[in-house]
Amino acid sequence: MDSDSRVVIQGLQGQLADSLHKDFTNLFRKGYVRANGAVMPEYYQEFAQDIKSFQVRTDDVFVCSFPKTGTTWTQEMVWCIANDLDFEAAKVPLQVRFPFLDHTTLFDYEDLLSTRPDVVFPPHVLDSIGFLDNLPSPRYIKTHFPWSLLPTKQFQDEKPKLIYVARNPKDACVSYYHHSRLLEGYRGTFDEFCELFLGDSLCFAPFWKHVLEFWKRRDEPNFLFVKYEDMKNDLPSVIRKTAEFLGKNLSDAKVEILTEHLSFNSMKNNPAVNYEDVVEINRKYNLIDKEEIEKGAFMRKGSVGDYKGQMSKDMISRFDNWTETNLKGTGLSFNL
Ligand code: PPS
Repeated sequence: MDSDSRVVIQGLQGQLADSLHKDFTNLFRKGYVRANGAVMPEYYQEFAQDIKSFQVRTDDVFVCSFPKTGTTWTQEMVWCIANDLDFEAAKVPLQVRFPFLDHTTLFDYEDLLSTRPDVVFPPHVLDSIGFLDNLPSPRYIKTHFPWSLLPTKQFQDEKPKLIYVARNPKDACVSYYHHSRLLEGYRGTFDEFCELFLGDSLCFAPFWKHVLEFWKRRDEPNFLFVKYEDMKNDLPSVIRKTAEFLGKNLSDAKVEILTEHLSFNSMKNNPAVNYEDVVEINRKYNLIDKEEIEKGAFMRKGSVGDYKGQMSKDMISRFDNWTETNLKGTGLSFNL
């Protein structure tokens, strides 16, 4: 096996691993491992080679990201541009139009279903890899896998379009915390969650390695790197840049229409993209604490700087030092 295809699995040890196992295992996640250095659920191991040998096509379009950095927003932007703003077709749930490659590897559905045969999951959840294998081209694919777990050999051969979206880690951490309570049964405190984030011990971490592996490839012709903060600051510019990358010509009027479609309020109220259906499955089958479901929403705040009301001064300065150390000399910044 060449080094590009190898996935080395190791156990997770230490205090942070204990905290992860204590507060972050549940009905569908039994434990965690490190895969090529990245934290992944134990269950992922069964699929590691299937992902590495995933059949990539030249006309695939991937949206890649660390969790909670604007993936859904970017997916909807990319899909709408690529499909000439076909808002009728965009009523199909995003998870079907733009499936999540990793989905099946993240949750131990087999185990869950053996004890809860009443629970019904859609096919793109139960077998995300097979679902994507059977989709006609062009395919739109979401992934949070870090570079080293992706089918990089096929990326080299097929040169699909790869769009990476990044977000400042303080807001990403706050968003990931709320997501984890709402959708993944996290039981720890926010401070404990910050420790896991800073200690590169959350699923898909290490954070900076994730971002920088894509950042360093940003100038390759089939790569586009976008930032959540730029989308907030000037969405029309990011739409134009993405359209150019996808080889699409958008009139000013269409850019304006798409900007409105992608506004936070519009997406929050759009059942095709707001993940209410996923939250509903958890509610219906009692998979997540009802209280968490009542107070949470996938489309939560959608803002830049939300961390200011949530993180202590000390935690903010630890995140800032961590960011400074990791971004030194890379040319990447978040200016927050
Ligand atoms: S996931 O589950 O990892 O795919 O989540 P992801 O889509 O990457 O991130 C979710 C956060 O993105 C926010 N979001 C938006 N912000 C601004 N405008 C629009 N249109 C938009 N759509 C999604 C969403 O609210 C989550 O951020 P927080 O900070 O939690 O609100």
